[in-house]
Amino acid sequence: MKNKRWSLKMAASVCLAVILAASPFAALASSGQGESYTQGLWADYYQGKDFNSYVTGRQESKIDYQWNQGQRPVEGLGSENYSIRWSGRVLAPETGAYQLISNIDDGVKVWLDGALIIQDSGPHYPAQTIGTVTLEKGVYYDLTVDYYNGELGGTAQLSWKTPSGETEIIPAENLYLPDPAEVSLTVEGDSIYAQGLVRSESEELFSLVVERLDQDGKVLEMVETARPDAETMLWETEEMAYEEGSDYRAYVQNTGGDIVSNTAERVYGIDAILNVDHQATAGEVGTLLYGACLEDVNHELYGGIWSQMVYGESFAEPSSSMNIQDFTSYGGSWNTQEEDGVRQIVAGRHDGIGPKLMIEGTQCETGVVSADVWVGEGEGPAGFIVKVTDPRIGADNFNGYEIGLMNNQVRIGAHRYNYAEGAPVRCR
Ligand SMILES: [Ca+2]
Repeated sequence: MKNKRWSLKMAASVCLAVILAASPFAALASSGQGESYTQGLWADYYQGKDFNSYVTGRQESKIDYQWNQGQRPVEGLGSENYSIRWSGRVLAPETGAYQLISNIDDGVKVWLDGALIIQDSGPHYPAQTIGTVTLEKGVYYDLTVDYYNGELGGTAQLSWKTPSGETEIIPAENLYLPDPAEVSLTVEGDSIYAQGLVRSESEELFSLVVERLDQDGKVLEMVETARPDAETMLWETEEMAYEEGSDYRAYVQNTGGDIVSNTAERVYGIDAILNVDHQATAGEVGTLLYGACLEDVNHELYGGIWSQMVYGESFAEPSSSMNIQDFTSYGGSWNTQEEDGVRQIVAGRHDGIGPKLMIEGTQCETGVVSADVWVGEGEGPAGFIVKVTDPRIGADNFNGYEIGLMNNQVRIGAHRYNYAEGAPVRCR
């Protein structure tokens, strides 16, 4: 029961993200307000379409490239099958809704403050994709652009349409450099190591530090590996033994001892951290999507969810309606009650459309069946359904014939998983 309760809460917070994501506008929060950065944009070049093998990095000013067939974007890179990651910050010149517009051959993903704004898998000749975000004047937003070119030439252009209506390549004056280095921590079996990536043209010999800490945050062990030379952009520490029960932290520092990168952490007992940003747009939600599509989030915890509505904690599960002896129900809730010595079957009043209770094992013979049927004005139809075969849950979902009353008329119709009305006959 405890687990079940917890899974409901998780589902609710995830649902919140989805509801907000359904809006075409995402207001992004930023941590960069009030700070100042250096103009530019950092580009890392990799051979392979999936950032397979690092080649080089350099400072650029904007994303506006068209490479012909046979042309190499940078020295040392092939003319085909390469990927480029641009990192930096975007400064919004005015407050309002912006369109980000990519013009790409072959594919791209664009994130602002960690939210995926554009996803274009390609491959294709130059094609535009548009994402919409709301930005605030004077705020810096983290920008990451993952681009690849497969065969032949490549195109990479990133534009915006500002709230005042100007469409242009995002200008150099609105792009700013990222942190001078980025660090990651990798655990492999019983060892751990860090990798540093310089994103600066600084020739400073940064050092990459990995610390092992106890549960109180006290440093127990430290490995420090200097960047070998000013040309090396990517370097690693030696492997350390990975000790259960310890936390690890890695960062890059400059010669003055200031941390100039993100801090990568590996916290004992936590394999992964799931961050749900309710203000970020992960993707547009189509009108045909409903909560069941989110099921995987808590399937393992809750199990057997039949349907889960977008609006949170209303977990609808299959009806547990009782089966009355000799009858089988197809939807609806059914009960029996006794009145004046007569046993009656009572249908639930709020069971949606098409609930059926079917008596099994009857023979269809010549004869008479009768029932008193009362229908209000404008209500119905009510009556008999006969010669039913293959019933299923849902309205009109059976084979058979219907003899009913509605609006003072006898209605006779045939069902073949639909309803086809015969000629109506007025009642007296
Ligand atoms: Ca191409």
